[in-house]
Amino acid sequence: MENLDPIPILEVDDTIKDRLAKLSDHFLSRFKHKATFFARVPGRVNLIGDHIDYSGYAVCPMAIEQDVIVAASQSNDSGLYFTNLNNIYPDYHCKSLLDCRDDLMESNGLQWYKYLLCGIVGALEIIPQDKIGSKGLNIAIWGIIPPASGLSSSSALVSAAVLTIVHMYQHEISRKELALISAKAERHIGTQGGAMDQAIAFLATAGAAKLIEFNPLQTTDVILPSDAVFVIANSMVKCNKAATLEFNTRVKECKTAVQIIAKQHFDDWDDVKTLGELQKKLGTNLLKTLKISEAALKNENPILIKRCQHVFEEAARVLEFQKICQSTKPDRIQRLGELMNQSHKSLRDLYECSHEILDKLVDVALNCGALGARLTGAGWGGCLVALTTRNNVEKFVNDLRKQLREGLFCELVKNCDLKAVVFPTEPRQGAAIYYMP
Ligand code: ADP
Ligand code: NG1
Ligand code: MG
Repeated sequence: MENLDPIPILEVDDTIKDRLAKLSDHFLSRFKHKATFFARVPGRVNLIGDHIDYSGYAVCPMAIEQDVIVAASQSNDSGLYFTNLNNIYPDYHCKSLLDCRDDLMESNGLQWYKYLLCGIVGALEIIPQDKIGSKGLNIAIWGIIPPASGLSSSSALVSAAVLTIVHMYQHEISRKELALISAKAERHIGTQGGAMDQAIAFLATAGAAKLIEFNPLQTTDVILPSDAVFVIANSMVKCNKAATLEFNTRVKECKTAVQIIAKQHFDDWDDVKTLGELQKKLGTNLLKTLKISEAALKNENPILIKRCQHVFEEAARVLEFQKICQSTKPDRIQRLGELMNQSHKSLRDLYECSHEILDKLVDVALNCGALGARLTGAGWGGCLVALTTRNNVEKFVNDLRKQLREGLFCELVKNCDLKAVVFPTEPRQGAAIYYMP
């Protein structure tokens, strides 16, 4: 087929060999036969552009090393069987693929297996029934993305389930379609997010961050300055976005703002769904759209103006970030750092999605010499991403770890391996399929 752009099937190399072997052993001991194939989906760190994807604005993430791997085979009966290498997540079983939708919708809390069910239900919606047959599935998973910490562990799980089903039934679709199907599938968990996480999971390439635009989904490489290094640090405050109201409240506030502004400008205001669509319909630039929004919202709840200000200014910062990466100016790393600092302040003060411990961590990172530091992902805890230089990265990481061990964070990190709490990261490859040799 022409230009299908399928998911790559990669050779098992030294970077993944040991983990596949360990997951393979777990699969064999649980299901008494070998896995047929493995699907790997990475987490991501968003460098700039948070809480704007669902308003239709471009973002700039990169895939990270930490990932979710699924081992899969068809089952001997019609049943669906999940097992997790980490035994804090109990096994799950359901009698057929068609019945699992009921388990997903059941109001019995946010069990881990529901993220996989989201992906399975989402994938089954697009695969013709006759391709599926009556056999069920065996799935073993191993995820090493810190959960509920803004590095997209949820989307890696959902996307890995979609990829597993699509590959199992040899349903040929492009990586963009996989991303959009996975984004839609994840909304079954309850969060009304955008498609940033799933897009970078499927479309990332090693060596470059991506500018991801939506409607239509499109990616452009962002080549980072060769002496820039991004470091992730975990505040150890977890926030499960589907278990709290905050995330969807922000989505709703943006939609409410859109309706109020659109009503004052257009007869067909009900067709305008996002701030991005509003801007397109107004035909104005980001700054002018902000001014129009402020005027339209002046008698409303002041929170709405704050949310809009964040969205339009953050959207502008993403484009500026990309422009600086393309330039050759000697101070470009400093300027990227400034944009990251502005982004964090905006998320903290205007979008109100930070956390006091995360804010303290940002201050500690800046005191250790970061050129910029900001929360990454949805926030309310989770990780920061800090910018430093290749010459300084070793000292920066060591200083930050030391500050955490000895300072305000000593209680939070006392049982942790600090190598997993503060670590440098590089742009990695997106999702792939593997077969064990
Ligand atoms: P994130 O910012 O990491 O995407 P979310 O709040 O969206 O955080 O999703 C976190 C949830 O994903 C966890 O509470 C857990 O249910 C699930 N999860 C993440 N990693 C794993 C894993 N390795 N195994 C099982 N479930 C996981
Ligand atoms: P995380 O932190 O991975 O749960 C969420 C959304 C993204 C985006 C970011 C904020 C989902 C699946 N993910 O990410 O779409 O809105 O927050 O930029 O809803
Ligand atoms: Mg998530």
